[in-house]
Amino acid sequence: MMEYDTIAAIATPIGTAGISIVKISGPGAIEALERVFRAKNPKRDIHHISSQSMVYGHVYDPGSGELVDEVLASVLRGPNSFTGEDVVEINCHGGIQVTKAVLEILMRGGLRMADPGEFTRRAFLNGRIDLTQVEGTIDLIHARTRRAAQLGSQMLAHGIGDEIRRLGVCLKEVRTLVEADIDFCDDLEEECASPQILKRIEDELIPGVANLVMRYHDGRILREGLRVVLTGKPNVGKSSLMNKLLDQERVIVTDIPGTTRDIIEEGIVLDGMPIMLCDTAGLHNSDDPIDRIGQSKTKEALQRAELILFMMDGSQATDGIDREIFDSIRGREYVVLRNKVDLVPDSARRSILDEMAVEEYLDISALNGTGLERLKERIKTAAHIDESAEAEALLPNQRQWGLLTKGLSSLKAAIQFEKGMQCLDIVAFELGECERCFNQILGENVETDVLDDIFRRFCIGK
Ligand SMILES: Nc1nc2c(ncn2[C@@H]2O[C@H](COP(=O)(O)OP(=O)(O)OP(=O)(O)O)[C@@H](O)[C@H]2O)c(=O)[nH]1
Ligand SMILES: [Mg+2]
Repeated sequence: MMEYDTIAAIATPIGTAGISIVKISGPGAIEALERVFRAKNPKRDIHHISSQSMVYGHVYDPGSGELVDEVLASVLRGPNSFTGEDVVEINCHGGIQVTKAVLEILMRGGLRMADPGEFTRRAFLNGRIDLTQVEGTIDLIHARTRRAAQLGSQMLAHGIGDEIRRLGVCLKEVRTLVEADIDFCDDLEEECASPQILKRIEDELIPGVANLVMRYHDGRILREGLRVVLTGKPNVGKSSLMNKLLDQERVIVTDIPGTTRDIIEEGIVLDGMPIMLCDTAGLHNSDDPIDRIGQSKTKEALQRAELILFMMDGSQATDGIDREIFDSIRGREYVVLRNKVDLVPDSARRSILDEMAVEEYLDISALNGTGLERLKERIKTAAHIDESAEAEALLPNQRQWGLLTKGLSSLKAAIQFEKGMQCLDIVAFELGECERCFNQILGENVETDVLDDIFRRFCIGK
């Protein structure tokens, strides 16, 4: 276990609340509490109470002797604490001034203010949690939906870490076989490879890693949201639909074409599925430089879209610009929306199926809400999420996915060599590369700047 200095921070949001928690971790945590705390019951002396218990008492300023707050202090002795060090938590009354005062007198006693994520970093460095669990904690804290929070909890409860360890055991066994073959070949002065090696890489390792790689898509959508971009000519009702889906007047709507000139992004949640909705400037022929900038931004947003909602004005005949926009999104995942159907009776609606050879469209009214439920259902299906609970436990994030992809290429390269009966040393090398990727996922030998990048996403006090 590494030895560090003693740190402290406020672990709860700064504001008015029922309680606030000041957290201390490090070798001097218990002494720091002793300096400022007096138990109500003198027999409940901090040094002698058992670990993981709470003591009622008061915090005093040791300089002036002044009473600061009535508190409950908990003591968790290392190594059986979150950080693996001695940890103290002081539950104060939840007011900004009183909490700051408690923290200040601790600082005066020589403690250092914790950096963002430093408690979790110590838990990681002391081997209490692996890096996938650190990332799970971040997911949990930042989750905007219950499903994203579940992802974090599952990762925190080992989900992906356990799967990597399981695959790592298999990988080690295969490496041992390869090394035994290498030794054997040295004796015989020829290279040979057992079919057992090939079989285990092909049947166990590659499918296991490929399965995780494939799940990245689901994880990304549940963490960040499906990118849905609204497009169409000016004035067709894009911003009206945006407002309707958001259930608030977020975007300016007027009957003047060209009202929206910039990209407007907002998140919504449909049955636990996060969606990043993007309203854009209408596409049309224009010489106005501001219009042109707006339209080029629309085109950039369309490039990144995972679902395009192409809107037309159902009360008007389609024209060349509609067709041009539609042609530019063919081949992408899209839905054509025929808006303003409230203005046209069913019988009078021209068939855009015939006019534009559109395969799929929905009739909607952004004004009165017609067709909105069907649209929401359609948006959800565009996410193509594998709903099984088992699948959700194994959703890698971007960093893990990058390493898994690298590991998968090494495994594929290893069997390439094996098939061609080529150098066994290279098979061993590729398996070693894959093992390195697994280790980095779990947090072994990870470069400091990668760690800094991960821990930067934490708040102070976590
Ligand atoms: N009757 C009717 N009017 C609508 C409907 N949707 C939008 N409108 C009206 O159409 C006009 C244009 O709406 P916007 O939502 O600003 O259209 P837009 O596509 O965002 O337009 P730009 O920002 O210029 O590209 C406004 O007067 C809306 O009230 C609808 O379903 N039915
Ligand atoms: Mg608009």
